[in-house]
Amino acid sequence: MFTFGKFFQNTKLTRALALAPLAAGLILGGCQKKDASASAGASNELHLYIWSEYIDPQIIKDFEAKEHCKVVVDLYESNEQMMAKLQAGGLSQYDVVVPSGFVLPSMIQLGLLQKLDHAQIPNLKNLKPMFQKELFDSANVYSATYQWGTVGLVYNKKLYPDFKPSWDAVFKASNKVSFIMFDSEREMIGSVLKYLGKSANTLNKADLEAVSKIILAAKKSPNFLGFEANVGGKNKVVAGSAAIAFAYNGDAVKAMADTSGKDIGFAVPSEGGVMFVDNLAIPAKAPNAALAHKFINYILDPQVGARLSNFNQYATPNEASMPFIKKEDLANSAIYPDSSLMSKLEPVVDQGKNNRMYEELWKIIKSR
Ligand code: N2P
Repeated sequence: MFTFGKFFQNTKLTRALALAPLAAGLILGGCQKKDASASAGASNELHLYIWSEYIDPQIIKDFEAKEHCKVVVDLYESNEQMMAKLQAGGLSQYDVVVPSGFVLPSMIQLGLLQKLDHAQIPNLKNLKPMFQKELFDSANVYSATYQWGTVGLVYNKKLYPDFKPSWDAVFKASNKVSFIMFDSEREMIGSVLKYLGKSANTLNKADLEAVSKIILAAKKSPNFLGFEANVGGKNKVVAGSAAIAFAYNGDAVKAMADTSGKDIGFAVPSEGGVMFVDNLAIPAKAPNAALAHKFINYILDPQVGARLSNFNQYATPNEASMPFIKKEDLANSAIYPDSSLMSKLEPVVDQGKNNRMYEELWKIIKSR
Protein backbone atom coordinates (compact mmCIF):
# COMPACT_ATOMS: atom_id res chain seq x y z
CA MET A 1 0.00 0.00 0.00
CA PHE A 2 1.18 3.53 -0.74
CA THR A 3 2.40 5.73 2.09
CA PHE A 4 4.27 9.03 2.02
CA GLY A 5 7.06 7.40 4.02
CA LYS A 6 7.60 4.70 1.43
CA PHE A 7 7.42 7.22 -1.40
CA PHE A 8 10.23 9.32 0.08
CA GLN A 9 12.27 6.27 1.04
CA ASN A 10 12.04 4.95 -2.51
CA THR A 11 12.98 8.30 -3.96
CA LYS A 12 16.02 8.54 -1.70
CA LEU A 13 17.01 4.99 -2.49
CA THR A 14 16.78 5.58 -6.22
CA ARG A 15 18.89 8.71 -5.96
CA ALA A 16 21.47 7.02 -3.79
CA LEU A 17 21.76 4.16 -6.27
CA ALA A 18 22.05 6.44 -9.24
CA LEU A 19 24.73 8.56 -7.59
CA ALA A 20 26.77 5.69 -6.22
CA PRO A 21 30.24 5.65 -7.72
CA LEU A 22 29.83 2.24 -9.31
CA ALA A 23 31.59 1.20 -12.47
CA ALA A 24 29.41 2.25 -15.39
CA GLY A 25 28.74 -1.29 -16.52
CA LEU A 26 27.34 -2.26 -13.15
CA ILE A 27 24.89 0.57 -12.59
CA LEU A 28 21.32 -0.70 -12.35
CA GLY A 29 19.43 2.52 -13.21
CA GLY A 30 17.36 2.84 -16.39
CA CYS A 31 19.26 5.56 -18.18
CA GLN A 32 22.62 3.92 -18.74
CA LYS A 33 23.57 2.12 -21.91
CA LYS A 34 22.52 -1.46 -21.28
CA ASP A 35 22.80 -2.95 -24.70
CA ALA A 36 25.63 -2.45 -27.13
CA SER A 37 23.18 -2.74 -30.01
CA ALA A 38 21.08 0.20 -28.79
CA SER A 39 21.20 3.01 -31.30
CA ALA A 40 23.78 5.71 -30.68
CA GLY A 41 22.61 8.47 -28.36
CA ALA A 42 19.66 6.43 -27.11
CA SER A 43 21.43 5.25 -23.98
CA ASN A 44 20.12 7.86 -21.60
CA GLU A 45 17.08 8.99 -23.51
CA LEU A 46 13.42 8.14 -23.39
CA HIS A 47 11.59 8.88 -26.63
CA LEU A 48 7.98 9.62 -25.77
CA TYR A 49 5.44 9.85 -28.60
CA ILE A 50 2.25 11.36 -27.16
CA TRP A 51 -0.85 13.39 -28.06
CA SER A 52 -0.27 17.14 -27.87
CA GLU A 53 -1.39 18.77 -24.60
CA TYR A 54 -1.49 15.51 -22.65
CA ILE A 55 1.20 15.72 -19.98
CA ASP A 56 2.38 18.19 -17.34
CA PRO A 57 5.89 19.27 -18.46
CA GLN A 58 6.90 19.18 -14.77
CA ILE A 59 6.24 15.42 -14.69
CA ILE A 60 8.78 15.01 -17.47
CA LYS A 61 11.33 17.21 -15.66
CA ASP A 62 10.85 15.26 -12.42
CA PHE A 63 11.28 11.93 -14.21
CA GLU A 64 14.46 13.20 -15.90
CA ALA A 65 15.86 14.24 -12.52
CA LYS A 66 14.86 10.96 -10.87
CA GLU A 67 16.32 8.73 -13.57
CA HIS A 68 19.16 11.06 -14.68
CA CYS A 69 17.96 10.86 -18.24
CA LYS A 70 16.62 13.00 -21.02
CA VAL A 71 13.05 12.68 -22.27
CA VAL A 72 12.60 13.58 -25.92
CA VAL A 73 8.94 14.30 -26.66
CA ASP A 74 7.36 14.04 -30.09
CA LEU A 75 3.66 14.91 -30.53
CA TYR A 76 0.78 13.53 -32.54
CA GLU A 77 -2.82 14.56 -33.02
CA SER A 78 -4.63 11.29 -33.70
CA ASN A 79 -4.41 7.53 -33.37
CA GLU A 80 -4.24 7.34 -37.16
CA GLN A 81 -1.21 9.65 -37.29
CA MET A 82 0.55 7.72 -34.51
CA MET A 83 -0.03 4.34 -36.14
CA ALA A 84 1.09 5.56 -39.57
CA LYS A 85 4.31 6.90 -38.04
CA LEU A 86 5.03 3.65 -36.20
CA GLN A 87 4.51 1.71 -39.41
CA ALA A 88 6.78 4.06 -41.33
CA GLY A 89 9.92 3.51 -39.29
CA GLY A 90 8.76 4.86 -35.94
CA LEU A 91 8.73 1.44 -34.36
CA SER A 92 12.40 1.67 -33.44
CA GLN A 93 12.32 5.41 -32.68
CA TYR A 94 9.98 5.56 -29.72
CA ASP A 95 10.01 4.00 -26.26
CA VAL A 96 6.50 4.93 -25.12
CA VAL A 97 3.32 5.66 -27.11
CA VAL A 98 -0.22 6.45 -25.90
CA PRO A 99 -2.85 4.70 -28.07
CA SER A 100 -6.58 4.72 -27.43
CA GLY A 101 -8.02 1.37 -26.37
CA PHE A 102 -9.98 0.94 -29.57
CA VAL A 103 -6.80 0.81 -31.69
CA LEU A 104 -4.83 -1.44 -29.32
CA PRO A 105 -6.04 -4.78 -30.74
CA SER A 106 -5.04 -3.70 -34.27
CA MET A 107 -1.67 -2.48 -33.05
CA ILE A 108 -1.06 -5.77 -31.24
CA GLN A 109 -2.16 -7.75 -34.28
CA LEU A 110 0.16 -5.73 -36.52
CA GLY A 111 3.07 -6.48 -34.17
CA LEU A 112 3.58 -2.81 -33.29
CA LEU A 113 3.78 -3.33 -29.51
CA GLN A 114 5.78 -5.46 -27.09
CA LYS A 115 4.47 -7.17 -23.98
CA LEU A 116 4.96 -5.33 -20.71
CA ASP A 117 7.14 -6.92 -18.05
CA HIS A 118 4.87 -6.63 -15.02
CA ALA A 119 7.79 -7.22 -12.65
CA GLN A 120 9.12 -3.83 -13.73
CA ILE A 121 5.79 -2.06 -13.18
CA PRO A 122 4.75 -2.76 -9.58
CA ASN A 123 2.47 0.30 -9.68
CA LEU A 124 0.14 -1.51 -12.08
CA LYS A 125 -1.66 -2.66 -8.95
CA ASN A 126 -2.74 0.97 -8.39
CA LEU A 127 -5.08 0.93 -11.40
CA LYS A 128 -8.76 0.55 -10.63
CA PRO A 129 -9.72 -3.13 -11.14
CA MET A 130 -11.84 -2.24 -14.19
CA PHE A 131 -8.73 -0.88 -15.91
CA GLN A 132 -6.62 -3.90 -14.98
CA LYS A 133 -9.11 -6.05 -16.81
CA GLU A 134 -10.20 -3.69 -19.44
CA LEU A 135 -12.06 -4.46 -22.58
CA PHE A 136 -9.19 -3.72 -24.93
CA ASP A 137 -6.20 -5.51 -23.42
CA SER A 138 -7.29 -7.69 -20.55
CA ALA A 139 -4.70 -8.11 -17.81
CA ASN A 140 -2.57 -5.24 -19.16
CA VAL A 141 -0.47 -7.53 -21.30
CA TYR A 142 0.55 -4.75 -23.68
CA SER A 143 -0.71 -1.60 -22.04
CA ALA A 144 -1.37 0.34 -18.85
CA THR A 145 -4.20 2.85 -18.70
CA TYR A 146 -3.14 6.51 -18.83
CA GLN A 147 -6.31 8.65 -18.77
CA TRP A 148 -9.88 8.34 -19.97
CA GLY A 149 -12.44 10.75 -21.29
CA THR A 150 -15.22 11.71 -23.66
CA VAL A 151 -15.81 13.50 -26.96
CA GLY A 152 -18.18 16.45 -26.97
CA LEU A 153 -18.62 19.98 -28.28
CA VAL A 154 -16.55 22.98 -27.23
CA TYR A 155 -18.12 26.32 -28.08
CA ASN A 156 -17.49 30.03 -27.84
CA LYS A 157 -20.36 31.60 -25.89
CA LYS A 158 -19.89 34.97 -27.60
CA LEU A 159 -20.09 33.42 -31.07
CA TYR A 160 -22.74 30.87 -30.13
CA PRO A 161 -24.96 32.45 -27.42
CA ASP A 162 -27.92 30.15 -28.04
CA PHE A 163 -25.97 26.88 -27.91
CA LYS A 164 -28.02 23.87 -26.79
CA PRO A 165 -26.31 20.62 -25.81
CA SER A 166 -27.38 18.61 -28.85
CA TRP A 167 -25.42 17.38 -31.87
CA ASP A 168 -27.94 19.56 -33.75
CA ALA A 169 -25.71 22.44 -32.65
CA VAL A 170 -23.41 21.29 -35.44
CA PHE A 171 -25.57 19.31 -37.83
CA LYS A 172 -28.80 21.29 -38.11
CA ALA A 173 -28.73 22.70 -41.62
CA SER A 174 -30.29 26.02 -40.58
CA ASN A 175 -27.41 26.81 -38.16
CA LYS A 176 -25.56 30.00 -38.95
CA VAL A 177 -22.40 29.41 -36.94
CA SER A 178 -18.95 28.30 -38.06
CA PHE A 179 -18.04 24.76 -37.02
CA ILE A 180 -15.22 22.22 -37.11
CA MET A 181 -15.66 18.46 -37.31
CA PHE A 182 -13.34 15.87 -35.75
CA ASP A 183 -10.46 14.31 -37.64
CA SER A 184 -10.67 11.04 -35.72
CA GLU A 185 -12.25 8.26 -37.74
CA ARG A 186 -13.97 6.16 -35.10
CA GLU A 187 -14.81 9.04 -32.76
CA MET A 188 -16.35 11.20 -35.50
CA ILE A 189 -18.38 8.32 -36.94
CA GLY A 190 -19.28 7.14 -33.43
CA SER A 191 -20.50 10.58 -32.36
CA VAL A 192 -22.83 10.83 -35.37
CA LEU A 193 -24.11 7.33 -34.64
CA LYS A 194 -24.99 8.47 -31.11
CA TYR A 195 -26.76 11.50 -32.65
CA LEU A 196 -28.83 9.01 -34.65
CA GLY A 197 -29.62 6.99 -31.53
CA LYS A 198 -27.46 4.06 -32.68
CA SER A 199 -24.55 2.22 -31.14
CA ALA A 200 -21.20 3.90 -31.77
CA ASN A 201 -19.93 0.45 -32.75
CA THR A 202 -22.64 -0.60 -35.15
CA LEU A 203 -21.72 -2.39 -38.37
CA ASN A 204 -25.18 -1.92 -39.83
CA LYS A 205 -24.74 -0.67 -43.39
CA ALA A 206 -27.83 1.54 -43.44
CA ASP A 207 -26.73 3.26 -40.20
CA LEU A 208 -23.25 3.84 -41.58
CA GLU A 209 -24.69 5.24 -44.78
CA ALA A 210 -26.86 7.61 -42.73
CA VAL A 211 -23.67 8.79 -40.97
CA SER A 212 -21.93 9.54 -44.26
CA LYS A 213 -24.98 11.48 -45.49
CA ILE A 214 -24.97 13.68 -42.39
CA ILE A 215 -21.25 14.37 -42.50
CA LEU A 216 -21.17 14.96 -46.27
CA ALA A 217 -24.09 17.39 -45.99
CA ALA A 218 -22.30 19.22 -43.17
CA LYS A 219 -19.17 19.42 -45.33
CA LYS A 220 -21.17 21.35 -47.94
CA SER A 221 -22.28 23.98 -45.44
CA PRO A 222 -20.73 27.43 -45.96
CA ASN A 223 -20.10 27.43 -42.20
CA PHE A 224 -17.89 24.31 -42.25
CA LEU A 225 -14.29 25.22 -41.49
CA GLY A 226 -12.73 21.78 -41.90
CA PHE A 227 -11.74 18.71 -39.94
CA GLU A 228 -9.31 19.13 -37.04
CA ALA A 229 -7.87 16.47 -34.78
CA ASN A 230 -7.26 16.61 -31.03
CA VAL A 231 -6.81 20.24 -29.86
CA GLY A 232 -7.10 21.85 -33.33
CA GLY A 233 -10.80 22.69 -33.10
CA LYS A 234 -10.60 23.68 -29.44
CA ASN A 235 -7.79 26.13 -30.24
CA LYS A 236 -9.85 27.80 -32.98
CA VAL A 237 -12.87 28.11 -30.69
CA VAL A 238 -10.69 29.68 -28.00
CA ALA A 239 -9.12 32.03 -30.57
CA GLY A 240 -12.62 33.02 -31.74
CA SER A 241 -12.05 31.81 -35.31
CA ALA A 242 -14.71 29.08 -34.98
CA ALA A 243 -17.93 29.08 -32.96
CA ILE A 244 -18.05 25.36 -32.18
CA ALA A 245 -15.88 22.29 -32.59
CA PHE A 246 -15.60 18.66 -31.58
CA ALA A 247 -13.19 18.27 -28.67
CA TYR A 248 -11.97 15.87 -26.02
CA ASN A 249 -13.44 16.81 -22.66
CA GLY A 250 -10.18 17.43 -20.77
CA ASP A 251 -8.82 19.82 -23.38
CA ALA A 252 -12.05 21.80 -23.33
CA VAL A 253 -12.37 21.86 -19.53
CA LYS A 254 -8.75 22.99 -19.23
CA ALA A 255 -9.35 25.68 -21.87
CA MET A 256 -12.35 26.91 -19.87
CA ALA A 257 -10.12 27.32 -16.82
CA ASP A 258 -7.04 28.67 -18.64
CA THR A 259 -8.97 31.27 -20.66
CA SER A 260 -11.49 32.47 -18.11
CA GLY A 261 -13.23 35.53 -19.46
CA LYS A 262 -13.19 34.15 -22.98
CA ASP A 263 -16.49 32.41 -22.35
CA ILE A 264 -15.74 28.91 -23.48
CA GLY A 265 -18.25 26.10 -22.82
CA PHE A 266 -18.27 22.33 -23.29
CA ALA A 267 -20.95 19.64 -23.29
CA VAL A 268 -21.47 16.06 -24.30
CA PRO A 269 -24.73 16.40 -26.25
CA SER A 270 -27.94 15.05 -24.73
CA GLU A 271 -28.21 12.30 -27.39
CA GLY A 272 -25.04 10.80 -25.92
CA GLY A 273 -21.48 10.42 -27.07
CA VAL A 274 -18.39 8.26 -27.19
CA MET A 275 -15.72 7.66 -24.59
CA PHE A 276 -12.09 6.60 -24.92
CA VAL A 277 -9.54 4.96 -22.64
CA ASP A 278 -5.93 5.86 -23.48
CA ASN A 279 -2.99 3.66 -22.59
CA LEU A 280 0.77 3.66 -22.19
CA ALA A 281 2.45 1.08 -24.39
CA ILE A 282 5.94 0.21 -25.64
CA PRO A 283 6.62 -0.13 -29.39
CA ALA A 284 7.94 -3.53 -30.50
CA LYS A 285 11.44 -2.24 -31.28
CA ALA A 286 11.74 0.49 -28.63
CA PRO A 287 15.40 1.49 -28.22
CA ASN A 288 15.11 1.76 -24.44
CA ALA A 289 12.43 -0.60 -23.16
CA ALA A 290 13.97 -0.66 -19.67
CA LEU A 291 13.53 3.09 -19.28
CA ALA A 292 10.06 2.86 -20.86
CA HIS A 293 9.01 0.47 -18.07
CA LYS A 294 10.35 2.91 -15.48
CA PHE A 295 8.38 5.71 -17.08
CA ILE A 296 5.15 3.71 -17.08
CA ASN A 297 5.71 2.77 -13.46
CA TYR A 298 6.40 6.44 -12.64
CA ILE A 299 3.14 7.61 -14.23
CA LEU A 300 1.24 4.98 -12.23
CA ASP A 301 2.62 6.30 -8.93
CA PRO A 302 -0.34 7.63 -6.87
CA GLN A 303 1.04 11.18 -6.56
CA VAL A 304 2.31 11.41 -10.11
CA GLY A 305 -0.96 10.01 -11.47
CA ALA A 306 -2.90 12.64 -9.54
CA ARG A 307 -0.61 15.39 -10.73
CA LEU A 308 -1.18 14.21 -14.31
CA SER A 309 -4.96 14.34 -14.03
CA ASN A 310 -4.98 17.56 -12.02
CA PHE A 311 -2.98 19.17 -14.83
CA ASN A 312 -4.71 17.55 -17.83
CA GLN A 313 -8.21 17.61 -16.38
CA TYR A 314 -8.84 14.10 -17.71
CA ALA A 315 -10.14 11.38 -15.39
CA THR A 316 -7.58 9.18 -13.67
CA PRO A 317 -7.78 5.40 -13.97
CA ASN A 318 -5.57 5.17 -10.88
CA GLU A 319 -7.44 4.23 -7.69
CA ALA A 320 -4.46 5.15 -5.52
CA SER A 321 -4.41 8.66 -7.05
CA MET A 322 -8.02 9.39 -6.09
CA PRO A 323 -7.27 10.95 -2.66
CA PHE A 324 -4.98 13.48 -4.36
CA ILE A 325 -7.33 14.54 -7.16
CA LYS A 326 -8.68 18.09 -6.86
CA LYS A 327 -12.09 18.02 -5.19
CA GLU A 328 -13.60 20.39 -7.73
CA ASP A 329 -12.50 18.12 -10.58
CA LEU A 330 -14.03 15.06 -8.90
CA ALA A 331 -17.28 17.00 -8.64
CA ASN A 332 -17.13 18.13 -12.27
CA SER A 333 -19.31 15.84 -14.37
CA ALA A 334 -17.51 16.96 -17.53
CA ILE A 335 -14.41 15.16 -16.16
CA TYR A 336 -15.94 12.42 -13.97
CA PRO A 337 -19.34 11.83 -15.62
CA ASP A 338 -22.26 11.47 -13.20
CA SER A 339 -24.52 8.42 -13.59
CA SER A 340 -26.95 10.17 -15.92
CA LEU A 341 -24.18 11.18 -18.36
CA MET A 342 -22.43 7.83 -17.91
CA SER A 343 -25.55 6.03 -19.07
CA LYS A 344 -25.37 7.95 -22.37
CA LEU A 345 -21.70 7.23 -23.06
CA GLU A 346 -20.44 4.34 -25.11
CA PRO A 347 -16.80 3.29 -25.43
CA VAL A 348 -15.57 2.92 -28.99
CA VAL A 349 -14.35 -0.66 -29.45
CA ASP A 350 -12.22 -2.43 -32.00
CA GLN A 351 -14.22 -4.44 -34.56
CA GLY A 352 -11.42 -6.67 -35.86
CA LYS A 353 -11.65 -7.32 -39.59
CA ASN A 354 -14.81 -5.21 -39.70
CA ASN A 355 -12.79 -2.08 -38.88
CA ARG A 356 -12.47 -2.02 -42.66
CA MET A 357 -16.09 -0.84 -42.88
CA TYR A 358 -15.27 2.31 -40.90
CA GLU A 359 -12.06 2.82 -42.88
CA GLU A 360 -13.95 2.68 -46.18
CA LEU A 361 -16.65 4.99 -44.92
CA TRP A 362 -14.01 7.43 -43.69
CA LYS A 363 -12.28 7.48 -47.08
CA ILE A 364 -15.57 8.42 -48.72
CA ILE A 365 -16.26 11.07 -46.08
CA LYS A 366 -12.82 12.63 -46.49
CA SER A 367 -12.60 12.49 -50.26
CA ARG A 368 -15.98 13.86 -51.30
C1 N2P B 1 -5.03 15.51 -25.15
C2 N2P B 1 -5.27 14.27 -25.90
C3 N2P B 1 -6.56 13.63 -25.63
C4 N2P B 1 -6.47 12.21 -25.92
N1 N2P B 1 -5.02 16.62 -25.96
C5 N2P B 1 -7.57 11.66 -26.71
N2 N2P B 1 -7.46 10.29 -26.89
